[in-house]
Amino acid sequence: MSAVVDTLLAAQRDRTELQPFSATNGFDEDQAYQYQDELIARKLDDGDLVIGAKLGLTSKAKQKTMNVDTPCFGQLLASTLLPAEEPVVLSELIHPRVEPEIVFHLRSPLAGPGVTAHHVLAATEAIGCGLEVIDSRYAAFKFTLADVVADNTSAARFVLGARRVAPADIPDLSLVGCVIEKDGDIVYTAAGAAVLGHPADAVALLANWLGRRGKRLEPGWVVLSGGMTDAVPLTPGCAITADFGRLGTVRVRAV
Ligand code: OOG
Ligand code: MG
Repeated sequence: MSAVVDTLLAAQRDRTELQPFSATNGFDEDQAYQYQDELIARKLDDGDLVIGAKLGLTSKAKQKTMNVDTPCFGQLLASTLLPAEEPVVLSELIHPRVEPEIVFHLRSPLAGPGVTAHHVLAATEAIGCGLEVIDSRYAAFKFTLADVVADNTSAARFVLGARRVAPADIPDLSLVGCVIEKDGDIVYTAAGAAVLGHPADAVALLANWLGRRGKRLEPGWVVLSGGMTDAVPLTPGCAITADFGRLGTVRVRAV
């Protein structure tokens, strides 16, 4: 059991902010993914389940703000799926922010090498929208790539939109728009192309990366392709709505 994982789990449990490990005893990206796997294994020991995967830092907006220009991969736990209409309870989290994401619901397994956007769409049962609630365990969301990877890429909660669309019914996912509002005011706008040019390319990147590690995306999994815009801080009583046009809308509020 590593001290890094203990520290991250304690920060999450106690809702305290950490200084990034890179500020003192840093580690490299490979080691960081090992810590992430250990952290997830600890959750599974406690009865949780992996129900999907996520990409992070796939848009320029996110990369610029977080000051990390390499996409990262995380794991989605069943305990973090927030049912529609259930509020985010701020007292359970440190400093949550919300980001709009295009979501893939997989029908078939996917693993590299050689996975392309075409393969991703063929393995996808449906595409929908979602809001990811991120909550870095590091003070002020300041971290390096290795720090954020060990912290399971800031994953905290996610909400799925109700509408699901067959891939064949969306002519070009890169042109799907998103308008995100906080308490009725538009905060950001984006298109699917914000996510590495095309969200299915992002999922392909993840599938190829997993393949190199002898892993795969599983049938039935949900994959969050990465925040299209900067994340919006959740504040007491706020409501955040994201409208993705033909992919529907998704909403979350905070108490
Ligand atoms: C890292 C997680 C980023 C995304 O969609 O870009 C992420 C962070 O910003 O704290 O989930
Ligand atoms: Mg995200």
